[in-house]
Amino acid sequence: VGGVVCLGETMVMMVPAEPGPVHLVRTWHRAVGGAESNVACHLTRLGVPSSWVSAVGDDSFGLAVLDAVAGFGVDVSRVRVDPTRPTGLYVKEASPHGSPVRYYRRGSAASGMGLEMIDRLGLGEVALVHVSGITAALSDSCLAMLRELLRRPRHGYRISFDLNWRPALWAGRDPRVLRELADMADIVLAGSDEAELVWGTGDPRRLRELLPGPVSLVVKQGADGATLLEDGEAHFEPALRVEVVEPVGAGDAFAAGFLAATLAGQAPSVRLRAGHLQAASALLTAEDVGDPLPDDVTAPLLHADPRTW
Ligand code: KDG
Repeated sequence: VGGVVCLGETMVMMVPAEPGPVHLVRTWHRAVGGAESNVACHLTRLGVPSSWVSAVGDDSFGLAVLDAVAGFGVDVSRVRVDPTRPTGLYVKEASPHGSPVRYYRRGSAASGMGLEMIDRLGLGEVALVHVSGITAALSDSCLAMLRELLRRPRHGYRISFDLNWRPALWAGRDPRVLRELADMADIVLAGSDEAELVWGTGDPRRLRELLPGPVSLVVKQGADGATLLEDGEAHFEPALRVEVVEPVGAGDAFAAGFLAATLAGQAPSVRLRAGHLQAASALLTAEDVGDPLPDDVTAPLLHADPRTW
């Protein structure tokens, strides 16, 4: 299996460490989160060599982000340290039903990324580049970078694109740009709600008709499961039942499981199950990347009949 490079912003994440209204909270838990680096962390854990490319400020939060991602074994050597802009930050109020976030990232080092970053990706050496719709919303230069990356003729690698719709980033802007980007990717991951927004339907059968030929599309249908549309066929796998602690990060974990199994040449059902398994580990924690599920739990699940999960 060749390596993966994940491109996109990672920030310092602040989570209240005491109950009560956020404006009264004085004690915070400092973590780190970013959709694309989360994917890189999960992939590395799954044995797929991965690097994460982005920009951080020349500040303590930038160091914290680099340390945290590198701590998972991800290669961070190509991250740009930008002395002119700060590392982004966000505040999250963790809850099992969704977690409101407030971003402090406008003008961040990562939002300053542009076409020049493409040279840092090491495209000659990778099997897969993973990007997401978050980057499209960060700045004009970030959108230009994504467009150029997706338009370029590809030699020896594929591009996966997770829609990652983040409403707080799109206020007043047209999310249909995500459709244009998705059309140029090789593998697209979307929640059914995101698909509804971008293609006007979250129904996998209708989406199959709307999408251009070669794209592999995964539609994540929440707690029900996920459908892979590929080569004119639809494959559905039910999700695992877990006690959700906090859902943020589960999509990234799913992407990593699915992509790792895809790179390993696995069958559609195994690829979707690998996604569900990885997502389950993230649903069980308020951190973006949780502890791995023990091998004795995961190994039998990957081979079992899904109806017995
Ligand atoms: O998927 C999890 C991400 O949403 C979280 O880590 C923060 O990257 C983030 C974002 O831009 O919302």
